[in-house]
Amino acid sequence: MKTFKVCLLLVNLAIMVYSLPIAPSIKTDEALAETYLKRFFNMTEEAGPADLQVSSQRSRNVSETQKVFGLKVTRQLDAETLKMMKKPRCGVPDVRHFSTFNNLKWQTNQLTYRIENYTPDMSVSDVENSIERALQVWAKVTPLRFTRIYNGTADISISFTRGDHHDNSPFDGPNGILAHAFAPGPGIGGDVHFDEDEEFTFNSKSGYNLFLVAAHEFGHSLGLSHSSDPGSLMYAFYTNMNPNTFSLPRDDVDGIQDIYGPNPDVNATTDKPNITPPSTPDACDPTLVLDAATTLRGEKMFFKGRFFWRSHSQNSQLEQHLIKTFWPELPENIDAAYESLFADRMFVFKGRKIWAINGFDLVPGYPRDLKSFGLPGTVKKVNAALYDEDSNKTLFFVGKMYFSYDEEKKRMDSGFPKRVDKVFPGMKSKVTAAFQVQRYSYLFSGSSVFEYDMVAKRLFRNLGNNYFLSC
Ligand SMILES: [Ca+2]
Ligand SMILES: [Ca+2]
Ligand SMILES: [Ca+2]
Ligand SMILES: [Zn+2]
Ligand SMILES: [Zn+2]
Repeated sequence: MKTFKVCLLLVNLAIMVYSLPIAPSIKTDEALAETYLKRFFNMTEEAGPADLQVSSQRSRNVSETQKVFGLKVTRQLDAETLKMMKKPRCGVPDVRHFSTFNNLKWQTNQLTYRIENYTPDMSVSDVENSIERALQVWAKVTPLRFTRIYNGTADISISFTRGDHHDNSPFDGPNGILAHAFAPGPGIGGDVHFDEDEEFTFNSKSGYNLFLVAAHEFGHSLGLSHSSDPGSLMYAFYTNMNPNTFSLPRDDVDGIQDIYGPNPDVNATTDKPNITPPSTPDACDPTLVLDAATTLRGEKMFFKGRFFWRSHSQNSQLEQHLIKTFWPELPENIDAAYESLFADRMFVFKGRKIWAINGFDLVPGYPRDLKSFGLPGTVKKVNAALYDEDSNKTLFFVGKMYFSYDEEKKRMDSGFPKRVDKVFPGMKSKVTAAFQVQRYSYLFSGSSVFEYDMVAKRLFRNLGNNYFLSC
């Protein structure tokens, strides 16, 4: 009897030990997803007796989540969806419930705000400066004007608080939810709460920039809900960017002007044209000129400005993301990129610098200089890079010439640079992006795409941008 018990205990122990590395993380992910869907998508448990109903309700919520995230809609709780669920974000739900957020607006353009308390993270003047600038982001493009008051009840009451603060939306400790705000209305309407468990900053790369978080929250205070445009301020997720060069994106300007109209004090004809809001590149734009194209572990990647698109196969839907969301260390407006299947690395070029990426991670020791690849000092930048799967060589396009790099020997081939049109007949203009798909080489020049067979040195087809960027 005793022996039996010990055996049983050992078996139990063995199962526990064996399952430890897998089971807890599944459980945590499931629990995370449950909490997330409830909190941000008002997922209800009322679905009824059948398990099927619960799971179809849930997969609807998962696909809703994926739509809002700008991810491919798989209806499954996949690794990418879970990764997004772990990102720092705003606490306002992504799906509007009942009428709480429907078309609410202030009935006056003269609004008051009051800073109820301060965070110990920053100086008083830095907090005030951040709040004031965040409100001006919206005042600049609308008739709305904000006046600070020091006593009494303001339209927009601003406070730092933590944990449960008695508005049915408790904060969650460090990271996760950074802040939340209430839609226009009396009382708590328009108010903004910041999670004091975050480290708020004024002008540093660590922590969360108070100006950026506040500008987003004030968007809610004025009646905006979340946008699925990954370039917009009203995107639910926090992206660190330079607050000094911040300019309200087009999507947000359109959204707020839909509610309140444009700023009557701005004269469109005399005011500087440099206030044009930055817009998110459109895959359907036939004039689009890509910065770079590459494959990455079976996917195609297309870079433009602050963004990239990824696509899994010819027909699948494109995903668009900010470069910084996936690779915070990478620069924007890159020159070139390629994937070395030999090294299982993606290399990204800007100016004289090269970054190497392994999946989501920057390879230690990078960025390096162009000369680490053996490119001469006279080359100031690479216009495009193309990895050839058959030869394990990478071509670097510089003006009308190209260099050839041997991935196996890790050195430049001799006898280069050569003229591009020697291998790619008819290619007279500058190559702006390049990659290989199923052994065909695609050279982008401006908004045109040329399909080549490198071995036969033959041009097959002259294609438009939307051959890859379906929309
Ligand atoms: Ca209020
Ligand atoms: Ca938090
Ligand atoms: Ca804090
Ligand atoms: Zn928000
Ligand atoms: Zn609150």
